[in-house]
Amino acid sequence: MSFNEQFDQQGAWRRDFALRLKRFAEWVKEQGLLNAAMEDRMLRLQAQVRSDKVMVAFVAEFSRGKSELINAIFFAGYGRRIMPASAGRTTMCTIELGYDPEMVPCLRLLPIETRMQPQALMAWRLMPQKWFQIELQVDNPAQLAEAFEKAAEVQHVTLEKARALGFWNDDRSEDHPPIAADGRVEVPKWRHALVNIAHPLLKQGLVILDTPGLNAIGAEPELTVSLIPQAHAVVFVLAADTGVTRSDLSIWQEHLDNGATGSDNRLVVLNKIDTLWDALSTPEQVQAQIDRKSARSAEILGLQCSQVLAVSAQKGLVAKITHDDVLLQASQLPVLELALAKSLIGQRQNILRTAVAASIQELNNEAARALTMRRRDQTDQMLELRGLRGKHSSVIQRMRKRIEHEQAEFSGSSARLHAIRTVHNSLLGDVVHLLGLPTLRAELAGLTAALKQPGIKLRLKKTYSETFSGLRKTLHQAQTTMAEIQAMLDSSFGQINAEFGFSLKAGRAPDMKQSVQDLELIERSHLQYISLGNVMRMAQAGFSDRLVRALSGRMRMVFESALGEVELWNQSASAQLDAQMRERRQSFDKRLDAIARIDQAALMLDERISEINQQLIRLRAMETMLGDLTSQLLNMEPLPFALQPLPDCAGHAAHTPLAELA
Ligand SMILES: Nc1nc2c(ncn2[C@@H]2O[C@H](COP(=O)(O)OP(=O)(O)OP(=O)(O)O)[C@@H](O)[C@H]2O)c(=O)[nH]1
Ligand SMILES: [Mg+2]
Repeated sequence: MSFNEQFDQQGAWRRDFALRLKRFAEWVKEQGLLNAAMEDRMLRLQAQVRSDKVMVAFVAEFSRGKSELINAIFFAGYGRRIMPASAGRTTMCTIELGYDPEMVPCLRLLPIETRMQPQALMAWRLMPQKWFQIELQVDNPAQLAEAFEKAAEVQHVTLEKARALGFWNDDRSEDHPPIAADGRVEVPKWRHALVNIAHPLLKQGLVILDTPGLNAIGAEPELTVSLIPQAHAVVFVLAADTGVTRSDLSIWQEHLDNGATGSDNRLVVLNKIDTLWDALSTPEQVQAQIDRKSARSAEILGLQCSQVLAVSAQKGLVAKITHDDVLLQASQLPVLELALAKSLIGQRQNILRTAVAASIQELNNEAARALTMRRRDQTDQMLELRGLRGKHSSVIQRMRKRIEHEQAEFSGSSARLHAIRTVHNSLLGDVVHLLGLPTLRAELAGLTAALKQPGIKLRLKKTYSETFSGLRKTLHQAQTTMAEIQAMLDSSFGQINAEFGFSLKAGRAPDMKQSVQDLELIERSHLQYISLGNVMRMAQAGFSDRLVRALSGRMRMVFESALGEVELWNQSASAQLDAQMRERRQSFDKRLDAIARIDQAALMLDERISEINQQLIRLRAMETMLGDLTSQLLNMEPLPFALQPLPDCAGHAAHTPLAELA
């Protein structure tokens, strides 16, 4: 499997990761768990995952074959050499190859003169107008290669300018660039080159950094301070034909051996092993020599021999272009590709899984907090409602029981009330009877008869007086009975009031005194007719009749009036009782009604509680889901091959278990 294929596989892993993140983000948003700050963070995280870059930097002394390696590993598909690679100094400025879909395919070059200005490279990146831009035809390798030649452009400047540009340091004469015959110094024309092409690997976020030799590295602090330390993998290239020279070692020691780039992301390549190929030696002898060179290089650099990978970039490139598998195996390029893929992909997975993990964990925590708050809210509400329900139901039950009990008591006591009424009515009947017309008629019967008897009315006066006396007695009797009624009502009402909380009060019984007075008045006023002097007139039948009618009429009025008062008094008492009874019955109905309504409310309470229960179940499910989505992100399995150990020390490299990878 080539680097491209492996990186592609990793692309699928990354897309899966991005998909999981998208699911997580969408779900969290759907559930309303994202606040504005979290949403912002989520968007940035997604952008970071989408646009995450993984950078591989090729660092070495000039002419070790960095550019050729890049051609062989990444760009063999173009069928030709794309990055300029030739004897001597070729790459004059750092070339950064990447892909930004926002931009047209192009090569942008930053003039070297920008070095004399204070802005850092980062700042220049934000000033596109300062860059010289060449559009690229991605499907035209010749045009690409021609454009890339620009990165090799040089210019000749005065010594002063070379010094000002940082290419001339009197203390490091060994690093001095060549001087032309006219005394002018050869310096790079460009400071930095940015290539934007939709190459499959670059589209997946790979950034390739091709650097110039030592001199330029030393002169461009951005490279050593920023770019190389940022790279996820650094390929340090040695050449088999030169071995580890002093300048190779100084680059290694100054820029790669200080741990600044991390210890796991360095790959040391012993390039140009084809220069050791010798038709007169057996393959084993050749391999032994390569192994010796690798071991020696490792020793000088202070590495394990397995950390130095021997390859031939040039033969690898040729093999790929000509589809020569034997040559490709011989170039040992696939071993390097595997190691590079492992390193880069491992780095990238680490970035996604650990760097991003912190953000995801925080987002998860936020979302979980929001869920916990919701759950607490719901739980509180439910506890409250439950408490209310408990209270309600007991209160309702007690109230209903009490009302029903009262109602039962009330209706149970209706017999007693009826008895009171009966007694009342019976006594009242007595009074009504005493004051009624029949009684009066009967009372007046004797007198009427006496008056109607023809001739001289004997004993009339006595009869008259006895009649009035009888009537007074009747009135007294009525008064007495009414006093009985009053006493009975007072005591009954008192009991009822105490028992049912009524406010019954029997009115005062009518006073018969007035009637008695009226009666006396009548008696006196008619007494003169009964006198002896009126005997003759009294003897006249017509007169006696008129007197009887007048007397009985007046007396009827007195008695009727008394009876009226009694009836009013009675009505007042009965009406009071009736009214309070009715009110009480209505009150029972109302209260039971209210209880029924509260009951219904309690039903709604139950509904609400079960709603909240459902909500709580949903919240628990949401919490589980959140946990699942988060762990799907955090515990995503790394690509299996990334876990495989590096191939053993040189010697085994040639037989790298390619089959294992397939
Ligand atoms: N024989 C042989 N020559 C190689 C190999 N790789 C590169 N070269 C040659 O070495 C010379 C330098 O190669 P480059 O790729 O330009 O080297 P570089 O490290 O990029 O050098 P600068 O760009 O100058 O820093 C070129 O002529 C390449 O053809 C290889 O594996 N075998
Ligand atoms: Mg080069």
